[in-house]
Amino acid sequence: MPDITKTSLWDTLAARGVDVAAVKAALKAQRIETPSWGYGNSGTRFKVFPWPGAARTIQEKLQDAAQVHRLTGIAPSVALHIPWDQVDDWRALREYAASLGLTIGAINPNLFQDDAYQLGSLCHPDAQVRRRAVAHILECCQICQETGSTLLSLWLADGTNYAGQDDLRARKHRLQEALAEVYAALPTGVRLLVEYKFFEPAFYHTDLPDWGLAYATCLKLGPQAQVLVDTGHHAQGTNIEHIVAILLDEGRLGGFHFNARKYADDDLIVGSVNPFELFLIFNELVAAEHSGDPTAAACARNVAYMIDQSHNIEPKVEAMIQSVVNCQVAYAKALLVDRKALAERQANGDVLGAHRVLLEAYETDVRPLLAEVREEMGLAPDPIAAYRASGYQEKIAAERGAARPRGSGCEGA
Ligand code: RM4
Ligand code: MN
Ligand code: MN
Repeated sequence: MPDITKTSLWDTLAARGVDVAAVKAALKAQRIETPSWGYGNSGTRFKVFPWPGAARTIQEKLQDAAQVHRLTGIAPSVALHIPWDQVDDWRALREYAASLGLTIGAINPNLFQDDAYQLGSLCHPDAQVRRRAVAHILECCQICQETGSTLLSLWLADGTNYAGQDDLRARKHRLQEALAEVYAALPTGVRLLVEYKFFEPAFYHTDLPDWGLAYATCLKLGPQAQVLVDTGHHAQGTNIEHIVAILLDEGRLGGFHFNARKYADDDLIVGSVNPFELFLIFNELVAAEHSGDPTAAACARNVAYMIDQSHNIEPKVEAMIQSVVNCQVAYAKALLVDRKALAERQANGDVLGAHRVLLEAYETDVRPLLAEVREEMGLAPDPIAAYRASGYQEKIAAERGAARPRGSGCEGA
């Protein structure tokens, strides 16, 4: 192996036999979707601090997302949360997005903020509440069609707080029945992404707590139902890249909600807590895509890469650019893994040799490579520096002012 301390990145890549042109092409084709709710004010249940210039409307959120895309070149779609982003005319919103160079991405129904949902939505003991929740999701299917979205992304806050509060198996049946109705109504070409989370807002049990139950639920529904992995939705120490590998192998990994967490569902900047984990996740995706396994490869190519982040104290647009850049860095490093050497060392039982193949890619400084890719895309080499120099933050602060947010929680609420 070349001595990385003595050679330039380009010599190192050449010595490793990396096809630099192919790596660059893959980096240019990478896509990361940003969430509308990441551009507005949000906070903890203790306080929402107003950020000067934070987007107040869906139009302003799209303007901010367009700024992220203009600087990174790889974030052309925006996920919506309904009814936070509700408008009267969805086609007009779609056209407004297109005028900014954007498309509408995943549509996220909100099944947790109506008074009716105190005991759940699709799992609620009262059939009328379940009907209401299904009706809202069906309305979101309609929004998918009008906005041109191909993703319906479902996260349920359903669960219970006390042992004995409800019948756990009955709730499972209610969920499956409601989802079967939704699945049957999915517009052609729209995938249903089922997102799990192990706790919160319920603290005794959650109806869809983990990838296993989400996967089993999707299997019963059909091939258009796939699992969404939110990186902040696992117990401490869970091996997320293993989950990713298994779901890819089963052809049921639908998408990601990327964010970082230290303790709970913290929704911090992607890769800010554990960048090695982010690299290992991308490593599984690249491995699947380049594997000879047609199911895993096709699944990897179809994965929806989305950010699910909300910013409490940090500048919102800059935080989003940082997250996109961190996804790029992780992907670039994953593309540099010497898969032939890895396979050989694995076959030989070379435990640490195999591990070092991953380390070598992870420890490569890919910044010069990314700067070159960006310049070839007609972008500034450093999107964060370009953003800071652009005056955009000052402009929105002056134009929009600091909206007075509500006391706590998410602004759209
Ligand atoms: C949930 C979950 C969903 C997101 C909501 C706001 O914890 O991550 O994806 O839409 O929060
Ligand atoms: Mn999420
Ligand atoms: Mn979450």
